Amino acid sequence: MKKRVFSGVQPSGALTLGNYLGAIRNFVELQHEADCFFCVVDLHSLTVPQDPVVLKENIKNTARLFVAAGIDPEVSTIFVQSQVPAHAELSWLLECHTYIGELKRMTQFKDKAQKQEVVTTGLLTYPVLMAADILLYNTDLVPVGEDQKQHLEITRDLAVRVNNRFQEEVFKVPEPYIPPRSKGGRIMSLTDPLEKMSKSSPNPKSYIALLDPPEVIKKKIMSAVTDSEAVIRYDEEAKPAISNLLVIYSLCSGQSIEAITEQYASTGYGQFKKDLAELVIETLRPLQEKVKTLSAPGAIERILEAGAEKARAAAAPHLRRFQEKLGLR
Ligand code: ATP
Ligand code: LTN
Repeated sequence: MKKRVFSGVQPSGALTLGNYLGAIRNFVELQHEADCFFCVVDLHSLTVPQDPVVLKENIKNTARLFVAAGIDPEVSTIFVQSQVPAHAELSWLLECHTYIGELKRMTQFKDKAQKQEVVTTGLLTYPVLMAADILLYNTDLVPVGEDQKQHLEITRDLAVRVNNRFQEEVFKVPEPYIPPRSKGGRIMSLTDPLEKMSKSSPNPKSYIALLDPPEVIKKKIMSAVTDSEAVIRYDEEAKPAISNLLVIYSLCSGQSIEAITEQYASTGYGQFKKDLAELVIETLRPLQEKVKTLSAPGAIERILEAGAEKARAAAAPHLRRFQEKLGLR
């Protein structure tokens, strides 16, 4: 039996190089060895204000980028969360097994709540919906970036809690699949190397969007903050900005960080950044070409319709099982 993989990406803006290197690249690899479900988690994006017209486009564009990045809809299931009502249903049932205290302790909640004028209940219960996404598919493995570690822990806690309550395996307890930082687990912002690169950042210079044109990519990389030492070496603590650029270089070129450091031992940051910009442009070129073919009317909609149907069928038995255990149905 193949392992089941599930992961989700929010349609909260244009996907970034961080999303690609930390998560989507791994989705593409895993699809050949596992039975994969990749979801555009539109309900999650509603936890902070969204313009409905923009959101609608972002949902389709996120799905297009999945396919353009190499997720094959004939091999993996690609779908939109809100098209499978079982996610919201299971989320409610799990909320009734979640403690308010454990949600208030989530670092993402604390961060995002601080930035909002009003904090909705959805922002607080967000990890429960994420747990529902995962547990609904009997998931073995969840490929995500480092920022999702805590959310996966609560997902595992909830699965164990429910299993303990009923003294049997109602839900499979999923494993995280998180790359270390040196392999893309946390790509940092180009303008502040202590913050993660984020698609919902108000400053577009802080991230590289997957569809940024080559000249924009070049500009963003050339103006990325560095330090004044002018020595290229990997040291996350002392040199977070250069270390981040080294990780990006390594992942885009397939070379080890040691080999790159050696190669640039006698050059300054300027040449290194110039070469890095070329590498990123070349890495994204095939994806940028492919995405053009997916803008034909109806193309992505057909993929998402078929995906939602498969997802509804895969989710149903796991929701039903829990409902029965609870005395519903
Ligand atoms: P937002 O800015 O709206 O919070 P985001 O850019 O963090 O969004 P998500 O949709 O929340 O993106 O994340 C999609 C996937 O990409 C997740 O697995 C997440 O862990 C991963 N990811 C996001 N940003 C990074 C990053 N900077 N480095 C590595 N992985 C990342
Ligand atoms: N919370 C995640 C997105 C997400 C997710 C999921 C990831 C929602 N549901 C299920 C993996 C599995 C984020 O903000 N990156």
